[in-house]
Amino acid sequence: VEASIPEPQRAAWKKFQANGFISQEDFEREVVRHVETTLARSMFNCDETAAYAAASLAFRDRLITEWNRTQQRQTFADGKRVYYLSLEFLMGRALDNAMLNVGLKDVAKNGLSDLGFRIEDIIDQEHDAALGNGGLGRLAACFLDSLASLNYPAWGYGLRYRYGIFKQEIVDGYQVEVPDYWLDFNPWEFPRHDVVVDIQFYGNVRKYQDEVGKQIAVWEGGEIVKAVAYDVPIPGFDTPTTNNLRLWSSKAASGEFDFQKFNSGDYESSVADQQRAETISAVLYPNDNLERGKELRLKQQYFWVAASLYDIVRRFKKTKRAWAEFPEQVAIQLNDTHPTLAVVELQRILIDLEGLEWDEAWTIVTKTFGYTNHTVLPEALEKWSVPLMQNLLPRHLQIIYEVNLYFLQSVERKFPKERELLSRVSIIEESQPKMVRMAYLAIVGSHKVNGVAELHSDLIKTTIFKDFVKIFGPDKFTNVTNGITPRRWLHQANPRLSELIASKTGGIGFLKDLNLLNELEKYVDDKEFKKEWAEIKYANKVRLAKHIKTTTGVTVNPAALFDIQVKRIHEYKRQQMNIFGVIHRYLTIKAMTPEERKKLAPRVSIFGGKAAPGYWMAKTIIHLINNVGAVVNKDKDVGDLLKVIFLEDYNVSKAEIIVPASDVSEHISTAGTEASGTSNMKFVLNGGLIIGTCDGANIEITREIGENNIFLFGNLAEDVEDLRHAHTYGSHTLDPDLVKVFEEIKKGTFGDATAFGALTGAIEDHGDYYLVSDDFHSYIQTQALVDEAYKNQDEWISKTIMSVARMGFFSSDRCINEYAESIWNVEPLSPKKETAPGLLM
Ligand code: GL9
Repeated sequence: VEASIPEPQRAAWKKFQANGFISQEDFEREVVRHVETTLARSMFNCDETAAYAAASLAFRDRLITEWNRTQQRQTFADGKRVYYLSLEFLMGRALDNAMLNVGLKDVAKNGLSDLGFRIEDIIDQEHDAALGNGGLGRLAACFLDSLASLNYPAWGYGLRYRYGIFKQEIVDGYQVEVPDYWLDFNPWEFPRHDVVVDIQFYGNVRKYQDEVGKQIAVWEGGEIVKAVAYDVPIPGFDTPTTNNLRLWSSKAASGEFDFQKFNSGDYESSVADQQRAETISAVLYPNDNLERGKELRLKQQYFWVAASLYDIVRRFKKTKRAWAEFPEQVAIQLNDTHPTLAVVELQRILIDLEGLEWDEAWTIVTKTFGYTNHTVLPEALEKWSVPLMQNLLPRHLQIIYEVNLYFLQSVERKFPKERELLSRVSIIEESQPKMVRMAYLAIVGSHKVNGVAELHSDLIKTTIFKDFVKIFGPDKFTNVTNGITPRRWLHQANPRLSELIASKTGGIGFLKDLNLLNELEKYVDDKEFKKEWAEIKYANKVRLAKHIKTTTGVTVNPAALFDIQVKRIHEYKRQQMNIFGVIHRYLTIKAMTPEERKKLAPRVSIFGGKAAPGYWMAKTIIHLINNVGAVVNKDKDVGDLLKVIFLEDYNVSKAEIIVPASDVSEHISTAGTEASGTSNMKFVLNGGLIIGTCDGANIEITREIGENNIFLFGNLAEDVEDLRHAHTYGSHTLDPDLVKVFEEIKKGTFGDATAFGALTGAIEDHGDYYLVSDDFHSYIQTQALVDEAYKNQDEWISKTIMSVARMGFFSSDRCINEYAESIWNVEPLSPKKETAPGLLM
């Protein structure tokens, strides 16, 4: 349907086009207008929630104006777009980010103050958009920020979960999960009730030959669910480019409920149908690095992938180009294997709906997709049971079998004598039941596969995907080391540090070209600069100390060394090693004379992170940390020398308070298990040092900042296999210091010891898979080096300045430019060009 306004009437449109406020006066007018009309309240009835709502709506109006222009510009330019498919977008809060990215935070601050509010309190009203579990989802959010800031024509596609990651409460030391219903009031999304896609499930496939003898497949029957689009504007930093994140929400196809059933008295079942449809986008699966193969999860994946591809294909078809040009207009990145069905769905659209030949279609498909792998942990690699897929997506399973057939035939031609190879690389695992190996499907269906840090990218080539390197050649596999957006993780989270850096590097340019941080190297020995630097760190620690006091009731000394480990709780990340180290420190302090104690640097050990609800061992780790805190924090012998804190409900907005306040943070995964890690980058960028293993991006951080500025310890990835083998088949003697820690736990010092039997048992009796005992000695020694180094504050500060100065590489801007060049082949689109009138998306 042509919905474009005719030429003669366009002048009126132009005249009345919304432009968004620039001045403080206009901002205040907008806020008051939203309070009085949109919210139907008044100055006698305007609390902080209402003020937050009105300020957000004022900014939303501004964003959407630029959003419209950006979409028009991109459509008119008719170039290639990037589509980032991710089941998770861990966005955090939007208001502060929007204010900073459009450069109007000061205007808003003064305007709000004039209207009777403190901007910090208003920002604090916002509920995090927590549509992700951890690093993978936050990476997607950083990528959106960089894509917009660098003016790339790019869309994110995800699911609009009604419930994000659960809220964590700590009750008697245990994690309790509370639902995160975040949509009560969300000013940042635009429902697009006109963008609705029918999504089919179940049914069966009818095959026949048409008049010219061509095989036709028709997917019939089953059920239909509607996908409704919700758009979230993504403002770039210091550019008008405002990209789109499109999130799909599921709705029953029949509307509210089935009236026939309703009228015939079957009220319950008519409502049940509706609820079943809405369940698809109801909740984010709360697992980190674990896949459980639940049917609803597969439904989520197909629902989201099918809606997104329909949208992408619709947009392409409007250009009236030949299908062969699809990969020149569209690059789709698969964020992990979660969207891998997109490969199959595009092939299905091309052959079943658009009538292309198989080979022609498959060439288009493989040129379109890129696949990013985010983990080598075997329990995280997705596999779907064939019977499950047969039932839910019968046509897709047929296509997968066909893809596999052609793939295996090509392998056989290339390696005729290697029968074993065929079964190893088959997309179908010949197990009971048979399983579809999604990573293999993603590799076969993409033109590039990347890991997320150098070590990780090497590991996937030599371990889990080794056979595929042999089959496709090494060039298909590449590395793009992760990055973080300096806008949120420096400028927003640490405004004072950002300001100080700006004052020495010639303005805020470093936020767009992070390598400009290099300038700071000149100041590593500058007394005045170091004093300011240290003051900012101290102020950030005071802020965190206040947060700790209000949330836990524990008083901590901001002058103590803040040692922080915040991330999802997982055995491979080894929070258990950290807490065992804390217990070791506690025992050491208890055994000291008062004189010895005076020489020790006071320390606050801070933990935070969620355990997957079904991950019992992770929950036990949380329990132990809390119990240790309960004992240590009230021990008069210890006082300020050691405090142990577990921060409830770690999320993005809390990270913005926690990250700038670290002296040391811990990134201590068993070597070879953490694909990259990204909080390591955030902490260093904020003037903290890190203690870490030779794993993930820690290795590249060391290369950049220098090995004198990082505390590395532990066994190397290359030795892990042998050590594990020795645990199982040799004699396994535990580290003596660790044994003492276990004895203390078993004595009941930290509460009923039976509660922690599984934790100690995993190490003593079950092979210590994560090498806690092997690394414990080196960990304790390195922590002692940290204590020593911290005593020399002058040198410590220089180290942190030097480190920040060398962190330019870890901007997600660098990372996105690498994807654009080596995987997507897309160019930025300058916003300066005049927009063609009247063009609609
Ligand atoms: C992860 C890796 O474990 C991290 O090391 C990596 O930094 C991120 C981003 O590439 O991806 N893979 C993964 O499954 N998660 C990661 O964080 N898990 C979650 O985010 C739930």
